[in-house]
This record gives sequence, structure tokens and C-alpha cells, in this order.
Amino acid sequence: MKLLILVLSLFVTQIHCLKDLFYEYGYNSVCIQYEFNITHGFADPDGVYREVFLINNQSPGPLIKANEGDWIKVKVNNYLPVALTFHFHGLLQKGTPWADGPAGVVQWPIISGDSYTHLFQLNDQYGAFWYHAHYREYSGDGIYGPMYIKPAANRPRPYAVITNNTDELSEFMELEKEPTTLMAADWFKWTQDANIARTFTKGIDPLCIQSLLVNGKQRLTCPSNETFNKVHLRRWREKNSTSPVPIVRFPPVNMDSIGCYANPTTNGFKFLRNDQRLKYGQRFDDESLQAPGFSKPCKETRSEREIIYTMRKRYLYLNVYNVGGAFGKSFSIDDHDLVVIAIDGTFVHPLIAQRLIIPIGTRYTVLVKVDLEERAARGSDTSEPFAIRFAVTSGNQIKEGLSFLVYDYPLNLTDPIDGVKYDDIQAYNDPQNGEQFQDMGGLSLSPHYKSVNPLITRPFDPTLRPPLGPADHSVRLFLNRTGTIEFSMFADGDLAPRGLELEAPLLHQHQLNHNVSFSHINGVIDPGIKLGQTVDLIVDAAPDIKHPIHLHGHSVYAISSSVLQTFPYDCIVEAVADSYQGLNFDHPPLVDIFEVPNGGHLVLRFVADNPGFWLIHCHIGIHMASGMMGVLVEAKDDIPEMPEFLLYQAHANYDLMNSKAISSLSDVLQEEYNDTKW
Ligand SMILES: [Cu+2]
Repeated sequence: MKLLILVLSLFVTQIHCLKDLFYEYGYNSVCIQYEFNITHGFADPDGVYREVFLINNQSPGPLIKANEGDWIKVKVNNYLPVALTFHFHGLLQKGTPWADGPAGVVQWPIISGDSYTHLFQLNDQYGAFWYHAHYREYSGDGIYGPMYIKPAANRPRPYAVITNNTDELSEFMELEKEPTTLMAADWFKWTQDANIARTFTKGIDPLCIQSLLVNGKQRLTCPSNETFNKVHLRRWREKNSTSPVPIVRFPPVNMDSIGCYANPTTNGFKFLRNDQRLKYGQRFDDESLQAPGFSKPCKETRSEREIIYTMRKRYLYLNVYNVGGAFGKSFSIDDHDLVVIAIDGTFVHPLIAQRLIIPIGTRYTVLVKVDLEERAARGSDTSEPFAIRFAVTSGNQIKEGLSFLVYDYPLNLTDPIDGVKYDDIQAYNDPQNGEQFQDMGGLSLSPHYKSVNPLITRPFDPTLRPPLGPADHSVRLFLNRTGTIEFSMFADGDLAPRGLELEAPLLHQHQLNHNVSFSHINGVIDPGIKLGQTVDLIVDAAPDIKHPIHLHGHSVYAISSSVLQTFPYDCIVEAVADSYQGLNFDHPPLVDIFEVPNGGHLVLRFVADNPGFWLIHCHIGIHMASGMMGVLVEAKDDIPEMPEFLLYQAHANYDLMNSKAISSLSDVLQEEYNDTKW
């Protein structure tokens, strides 16, 4: 009976979703429906209670799972005390730019107590994606979750490159239906609103995290000064050996008990102290402020860490995410090779590595051999857990996020005698089983270990190549820190307006009046891109920081890169004529977020096949909040019309001088809106 009810209810939601699809868009396709209640709560993901934001009472939120070609309907109900929007990272939103999420660009913020429904098709996309809040920095408070699109049957998969064993091949096909998820997130001591307030009122870059959560879990451990110093020394040697300019002096170690460096030039703390002394004639209270490098003494906690059970399978099919808002990370599993088969939702030529370099926002899919018999045959001790390590790779903090790989079933799934036999896996604060590939600072422990970064991957599908020849538009960006807490992506130091999220959305304004121009708004990039044209983003970076830049609405080919120099030409044609060394036109990587090397450049190519207003921004929370953001206007004449019920959906009107949206809400439309069954 229960089963019958379940089947019936599934059928009913499907019908409901299909009906909406038909009436709203005229499409007839499979539609999968989710409803997300976003609530405020208190939780201790790392053993320390804090305000958190939850999705259906959990963080990370539920897995959104679908097949390539399906329609997805996600209704977001905002029960938070603050406004919110929702974004689906990496999904192109082709034909539905209004479902993309950024406030002020494609929609109004969803005010407290209100809802917004995203309806879009997963056309021509598969693999690992994720969703997160795209308003202020609320993804950092827990509003994020995984999304997986199972590839269509006719997708070329790289499995046959890895094995010709038919059993294994069919095993891979089976495993790809239910991949395992590992999401690494940066977790701050304070809420994101508190961080932003400290940043813009006190002049401090929040910089350091309290914990590196893995699947929303972690425990605080407090490594000794001696341990930190060892890692610090290794980092310094590495930097010295790779720096084009020799670093002669060993810098003095000055970091707090959570491994955060006290560096006044980057965290702004020195400035603050002087400023405060001038104003009040007294010392600032270091302890209560807890600026980066001056955190309160670390206290260990006993909370749970994530455990991945092999369930006696021979392989893990693993989607590895960096969903943080602060730091790039490296990833490894002690004693286990990683076979990289996809990045950012695109199968790649398989690469075997011990370590992944994961910029913020990036997803890798890897196969990991966990064959119990094979391990036993070579004397590997599977009676102990293996460490799964994420580590911060930035020079600002030494921080590791541990979880465990266990060769068994979890205790509650099977007979205890047959199941997990470890006394307390959680007690392993310093797990040592097999070969360890990276240290607590994310550095490789041997030159023999191979690392994969996104720029060395190549799409497996031979048709995935960029168009050759000159670009129709070359858009030049310059990533630069223009103040202690001011980050720009334009050569003239322009910042996107901090109030952009509260303005009438550009997409709405455009639909209401096609002649309206946005060129007066800082950060709007409108070079007159027409449908089908080729666009190159030439992105140079100042020497200090690596910035992970995300362009909505597109994946991009990295056709030129250098860690040593900014792009020394005006356009790609000049580089080709000059046989520039950094070019990779032949078989470039395809990604949807790109970390631009500090002091270097990337040139990213895409075809303008997705008319809309697309946000481009740094994925480091505080950089974006300070204005490191722009809006690319693409094929303005061909932007599809959004459904009127969305255009005129009631919302808080933040722009009282220009209240078109509310005042033009006619009685008829209001009635229609009221009648709409969501
Ligand atoms: Cu940045």
C-alpha cells in the first residue's frame, strides 16, 4: 500500500510539473520537481554551534538528480529573515536566462517569506554540477548542494581507455548512475553577513576559515606550532624553488593556533590597529576582534567527520567539489591513485594522478580502485581507515579537512560481525595508513607524485574544439587588488555597484524597453556581441592573488595561458602570428570556472550561442562583495522573452524612484498570478 501511494504521488507531481511545462513553455518532456525550504537554524558542523542556513533542514542540501535532457523545476521558498536568490553553477540556462539566479541581473531578490520557481532544461549537459545561494555570500552559511546529471546513452565515455575488461566496463556504467559526492566547503567562525560587516566597516579581509567542511562535517583539531612550522618551511622552500625571482630570506613564522598567518598587508589588521589607536587613544582588543592571524586559541571538538564506505565495490565513482568561498584546495586519498575522467561536467582523456588541484567552483569526476582482494594480495592493511585529505593551498592559512575511506559497509547496514570493525574511526586525528601524498598545507610530499589541474585536461569528445581564427570580440579584464578590501576585474579599477542586487534586474528592464542602455553602470560589459559570434575573454592578473573567475551561461576553452606573464598582445590573431608559446588552440581544456594565475593570464574562448545577461565574477566571496564582478551582455536582440508571470511576480521594490515593476502590475495579471498553482 505504501509503495502504491509513493508511486501515485510521484505520478501526480510529474503530471503537475508537465502541466506547468506545457502551459508556461509549450514543451512536452520529462520534468523533475524539487521544493526547497530555506530556513535559519543553529548547528555545529565542526563541533562549534553557529547560526546556519539550511535547505530542507540540511546542509549541504539534497542531491538534485536527473538525466540529460530532463526539465528541472525547483521551487525555492525563502523562510530566512533575509533575502535570497538561487543559482545552478555551470548550467547554461539556454533559453531560460531568467532561471539563472543573480539578483539585479535576471531577477529580484526573493524576499523573506516569498518564493521563486526555477524551471529549465538540462539540454546538452551532463555530469557534476552544484547549486548555491547567489545573494550576498549566503552560500558560505550553508546554502549549497550537489547536482548530478546522468549522461545520455550516446555520450562518448572514456571508460575503454581505462580498461578493456568487460566486467569493469559494465561496472563503470552501473556506478555512474549513483556517484559518490565529496564537497569541500570553507566554514567561517562568523556568518557571512558578520564577515561582510567586519570587512567593510573595519577594513579587515576575513581571509581565514575555522574549518574545512567535507559534506558538511568536520572536527576541530589543533596541530602544534612545531607541526605548523614544518609545513610552513616546506611551503617556503617550494615557493622559493618555483619563484622566477629568488626569495632569499626565510620569512618569520607568525601565525595563530588555527594556522592563519598574521600578515598585515593582506588582512588589513595593522591599518585597523593604527586607526583605532588614533581615534580612541587605546589599544584595540585583539582577542575580541579575532582578525586573521589573531584568532582565539584553538579548542578541539569531538564532532563527526565524513566516512566513505567502499561497500565491497571494486571502484568508487567520485564527484569531488570545491564549493568554498575562500580558498583553492588540493585533494588526495592516502595510498590510492585517482583516475580523472571528467571536469566541470565534461568527460576528459583519463589522467592518473595522486593529487587534484581544485580551484573554487571546480568539479572533478574520478574513478578510484577500492578492490579488497587486490589490496589484500599486495599486503595493504584494509583493517584501518585511509585518510581522504582536502587542504587549503593558499599561502594565507595551513588548514586540512579530513574524512575517511573505509573498506567495508557502515555498521548499520549489515551484521556487525560482517560490517565495520574499527573501534572509533572518528578518533583517528592523524591517520597513517599507506602512502601519504600531500601534507597539511596541501603540498605534494614527493616530486614523483602527479597532480592534475584543470588546465592540463582535454575533452574526450573529439568534437569539443573551439572555433579557429580571429575572435569577433576580444574583451579584456584585469584582476587586481585595488585596496586592502577592494578587488576589481577592470583595468581602470571599476567596481560593480554594491547595490546592484537591489536594482531592477537588467533582464526585466530590457524586456520592458528594448532601447534601454546599461553602459552607464559600472561593470556592464556590452561590446555589441551578436548571436553566433566568437568571443575571447583576455584575462590578466596582478601578481598577488589567484582569482577563480566564473562566467555564467557558458563553458569556455582556455586557448592561451601563462603563469609568468600577462597576455602580451591585443588579440589572439597577433599571438598566432607570433607563434606565442602559451597558445593551446589545438586541444584546449573546457571549463566553467577558471583560476587565473597570479601575474599571468588566460584567454578564454566561447561562441555567443546563449543570448542573455550573464554575470562574470570572482568566486571568492569577499572579492565579489567588494565589486569584483561584471555583467556580460550577449546577443541582446535575441534574448528570449521571459514568462510574464515571472516578470510581474510581486517583489520588494527597492527602487522607489523607478517603480515600473510594481506599478505596471495590472489587475488582470495580478489575478492570473493569484490563480497560478505553483
Ligand atoms: Cu578574487
